[in-house]
Amino acid sequence: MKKLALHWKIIIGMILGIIFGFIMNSVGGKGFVSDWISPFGTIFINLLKLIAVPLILASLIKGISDLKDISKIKTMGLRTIGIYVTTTLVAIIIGLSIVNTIKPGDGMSQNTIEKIKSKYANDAGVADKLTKANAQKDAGPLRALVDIFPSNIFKALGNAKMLQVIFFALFVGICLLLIPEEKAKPLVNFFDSLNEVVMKMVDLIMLFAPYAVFALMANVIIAFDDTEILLKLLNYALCVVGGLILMIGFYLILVSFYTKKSPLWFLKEISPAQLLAFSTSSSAATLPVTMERVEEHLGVDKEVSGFVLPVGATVNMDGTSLYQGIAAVFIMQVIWPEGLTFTNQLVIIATALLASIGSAAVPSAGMVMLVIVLESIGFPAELLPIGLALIFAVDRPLDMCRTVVNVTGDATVSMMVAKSLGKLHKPQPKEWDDNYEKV
Ligand code: DAS
Repeated sequence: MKKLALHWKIIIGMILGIIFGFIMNSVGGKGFVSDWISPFGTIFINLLKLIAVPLILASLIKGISDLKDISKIKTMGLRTIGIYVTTTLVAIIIGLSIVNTIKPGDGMSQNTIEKIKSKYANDAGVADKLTKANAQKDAGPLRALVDIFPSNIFKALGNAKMLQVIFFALFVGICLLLIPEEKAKPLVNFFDSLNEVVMKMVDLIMLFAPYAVFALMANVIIAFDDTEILLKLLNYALCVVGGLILMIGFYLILVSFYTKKSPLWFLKEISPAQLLAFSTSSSAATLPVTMERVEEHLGVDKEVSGFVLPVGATVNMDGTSLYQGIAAVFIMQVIWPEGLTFTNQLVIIATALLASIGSAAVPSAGMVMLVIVLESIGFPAELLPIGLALIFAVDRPLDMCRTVVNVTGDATVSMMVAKSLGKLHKPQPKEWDDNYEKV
């Protein structure tokens, strides 16, 4: 019997996990899922995070040393940042266009607002987001820039500080190009071998993906306990999901017209990474799989994917910025209509762009940065807990969806940058790649 493709196995695991979650909800089995099922999802995410940093280090150092020409690094860096900023601006404008047209916040009854306020305004999750946002704000305007430069590489590696690891890898890669080749060879070979090993680890970890996704989805379902409020927020949620779907369509247009590749082929090959992004709500955890799919199944050279994807996972979050545009305006439509000025919407474009750069690639990071976006337009501080409470109930499923777009955007840009540098080749998945499918 033909081996079932990886993405179908993951989809089956996802569907069974959702069904199992609803069954456990109905028979009072939430505790069982939390104690005996969810840990397998956590183990899977831990394994992916375990290899993310060594993978970035190895693929970036190996890739940069393969470039042979330092000027190409500048070209690749400028093109990557330029395309990232462009796609993020498109995402925010799509989001603002939808929320200002559909107006999901208009007409929400005072009774519903009071119900949401009483249930979530004092929720620990909302308070946590406000605390994290204040910590980020108090750090000062150039904090993000200073944070790129590590004082101790072992601390950076240990704390998985992506931008610091990327900076260090770029530094080492450039210096390998500047020393005599015979001196660089041993280190280049070491990172080349490390990259092969880590890529093989990705394949082995992915063998457990269908089972892990089952556990992750069951865990998400048992968290739903207020379908009434979810239904009241349906218009808002559909605006976000609709915008995210439009963004995927935008990427497919870019893939088709710029790289001349089939959009359906692109979606099929990147789908395992998208499914993991959906299940984990974490671009960082998904990064090793995104890199494996982009390099071995989409044909992007290592020296491009090793730079574009880790940078993208950290600073390019198109799904998040689209969501922030919609969420900020939705909250104003409900509890601060006087803030709905054209100027404020322009400020939202600028701050949502910066916020998506500053957002960490972890679950619900976008909601933390939403506070920064709201404060940038003078949103009353006393209304912030109510504002976050309004969107809190549906944030997890929307986080899953926007993480899919974040990952898809990174993969799209890596193909465009590779194409522009003549580093997009016919994919050669390794014969021993257990996820190997005939292209
Ligand atoms: N979950 C974030 C990510 O990993 C996105 C977000 O929170 O908006 O991309």
